[in-house]
Amino acid sequence: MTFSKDFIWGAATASYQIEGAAFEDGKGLSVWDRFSHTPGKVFMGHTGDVACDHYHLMEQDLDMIKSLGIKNYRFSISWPRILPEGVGKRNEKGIDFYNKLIDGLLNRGIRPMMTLFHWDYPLELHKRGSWENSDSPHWFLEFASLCAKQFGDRVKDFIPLNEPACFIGMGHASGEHAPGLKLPLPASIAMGHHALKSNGLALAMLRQSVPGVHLGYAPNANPVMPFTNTPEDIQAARKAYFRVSDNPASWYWSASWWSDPVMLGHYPQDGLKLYERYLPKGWEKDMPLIHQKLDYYGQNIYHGQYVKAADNSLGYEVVPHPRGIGQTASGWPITPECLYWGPRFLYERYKTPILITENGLANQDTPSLDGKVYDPGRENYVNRHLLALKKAQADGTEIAGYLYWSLMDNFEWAQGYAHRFGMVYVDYESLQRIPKESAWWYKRVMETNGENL
Ligand code: IFM
Repeated sequence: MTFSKDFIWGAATASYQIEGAAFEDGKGLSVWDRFSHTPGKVFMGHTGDVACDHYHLMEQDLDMIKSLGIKNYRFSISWPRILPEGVGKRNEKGIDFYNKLIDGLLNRGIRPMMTLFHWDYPLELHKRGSWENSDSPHWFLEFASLCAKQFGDRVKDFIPLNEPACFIGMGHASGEHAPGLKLPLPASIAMGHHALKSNGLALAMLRQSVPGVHLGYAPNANPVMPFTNTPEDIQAARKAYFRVSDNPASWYWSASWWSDPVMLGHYPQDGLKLYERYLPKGWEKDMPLIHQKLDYYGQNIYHGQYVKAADNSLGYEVVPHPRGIGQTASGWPITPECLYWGPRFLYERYKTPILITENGLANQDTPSLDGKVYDPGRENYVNRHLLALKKAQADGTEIAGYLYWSLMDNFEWAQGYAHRFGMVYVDYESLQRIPKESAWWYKRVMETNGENL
């Protein structure tokens, strides 16, 4: 068995990580513009001011995407680039930029897949209380409606939110990401609910106003994998994967908290027991809106954790990774089976085709003397993860597609430019792009629909 005929092969990026032009052509500021300029927040004081300068090098990037055989390109919209204050007055130059990008993709036979929000929240709305404000879902709807109106005649794939666990949790609870807040539990839980409501409003509007639309979601949570294939360990892993964390400092790393409401129409029971009292008043009446039908259910998956069944109150225990396990440059363990068990458990629970909206590895890539960039580690990582995904498909999990993160090296948030996730090397001084050897290998994988794996 192989991947389906209409398998979505491609690569992904996000606006603040690649665009640059942070202060140009009428763009408003985002929380990341301010955070990255706050001393001590980002590795070596790096900022996204220029990033890959994709804003100016877009045409050349489009040619590159085409030459790499990428047929599906997931990118995000910088909200303050098209609505500088988040709502109200629109910025035509920002809208033009995305129109050119979309037309450039379509002219080259590449399907645009639009993420509406990948973390660069308008600073002006942040000052008005951001996701904590009960008006925030309506601000998001205004932004989403503008995207539907301006781009929905040509873009048919929309993913309103990327990784709410990160932009709510890391942005507003642990403070590692912009806007760098460490808010108490009631505030961050309420924010999460408003983010889910925003997602629901946007999905409902897009379904109604964009003919032929395909809708998705891109949350993240590291899969939990069974240490052995016994039914007991498999059940233990399933249970651990969907358990809501009772640690108030890390509640947001819970797969089911962010997905059950969207996919099943309710918060997970164990989560409600712990956190219901912090949800905003009247939250129950938002649930039918939050619950929306998706055409593919996305997950960003990079690595997982093994557990085995145990005779304790949880019913499982964590199995430490083997000594010497391979790690990426960002220190993440390499666990290819996460693309088997993650999709399998998610499909069982949500019964919607799984789209891997991100998967990839950070490496310390450098050009060799011959000018090429050899990254066999990336090839090996992707190969092994795709084999696991293929096995999941063979065992009955419906897989819609796979998008490599990332098309090109870029600004890796609080790690600045320290980690290179791209299949294309970017020299941040000259802005030269060099497709790495993995990009040519991946081209062959896509051409053969994974037959050569
Ligand atoms: O770079 C990020 C991306 O923005 C969101 N998902 C994880 C990637 C790697 O950390």
